Amino acid sequence: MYTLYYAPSTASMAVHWLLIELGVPFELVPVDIGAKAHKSPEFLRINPNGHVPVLVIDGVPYTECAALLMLLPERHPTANLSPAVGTAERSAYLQTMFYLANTLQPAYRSWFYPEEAAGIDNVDAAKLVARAKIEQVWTRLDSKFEDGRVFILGQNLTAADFLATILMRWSRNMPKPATEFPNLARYVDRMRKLPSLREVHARENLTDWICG
Ligand SMILES: N[C@@H](CCC(=O)N[C@@H](CS)C(=O)NCC(=O)O)C(=O)O
Repeated sequence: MYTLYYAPSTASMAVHWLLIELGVPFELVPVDIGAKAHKSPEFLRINPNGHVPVLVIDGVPYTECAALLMLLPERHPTANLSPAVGTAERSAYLQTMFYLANTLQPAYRSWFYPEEAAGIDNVDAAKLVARAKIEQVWTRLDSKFEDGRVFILGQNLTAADFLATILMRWSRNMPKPATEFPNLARYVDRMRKLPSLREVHARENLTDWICG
C-alpha cells in the first residue's frame, strides 16, 4: 500500500498521476501548503526538506519527485513505463530524468519562489533568469521531436513523460508556455488524451490546462 502526501498541482501531481496510471491501491494525505503544513514538526519528521511529494512505501517515507517516478515503474514492471536495464533507451531515460530534475525543477523553484533564489530585493532578476532557463529547455525538447517521436524518449510512454508533462503544465501561466513550442504543443495534446491525466486533474479538482 502506498500513501502519497500531496498538494494539488505541485510536483506531487506527477506521482499521483503515475499511481493512477499504474492502477495500484494508494491513499492520499493532503498537505495544506498555504497553511504551511509542510513546515510543521509532524511533516518535517517524514520529510525534513519540507516539500511535497512524500510517498510512504511499506511504512517508509521516500522523497524527490523524479526518484519516486522512477521507483514506481520498477516496482510494477508489467506497466512497461521504465526501459529495461542495459538498453540504449534506458540510458536516454536516465539522462532525461536527471536533465529534467536538474534543470527545470530548480529553475521553476526560482520562478515560483524568486526570493529564495536571490533575496527579496532581486525577485525580478531571479525570475528573468529562471524564465530564460525554462524556455531554453523547451527549445531543446521541442527540437527532439523533429525526428517524429511520439513520446519524450521515442515511441514508448515512460515515467519521463509524467515528469515532462507536469513540468510543461507548470508553464501555463508563464509569458511563453511550453505549448507555444509547436512540437511540444502536439506532444501535450497527445498526453492530454491519456485518461489518467484527466483523472488526476479531476481528483485534484483542477480544471485549467487539461482542455488546452
Ligand atoms: N526536489 C524536490 C522539490 C519538491 C518541491 O519543490 N516541492 C514544492 C511543490 S512543487 C513544495 O513543496 N513547495 C513548498 C515549499 O517549498 O515551501 C522534489 O523533486 O520532490
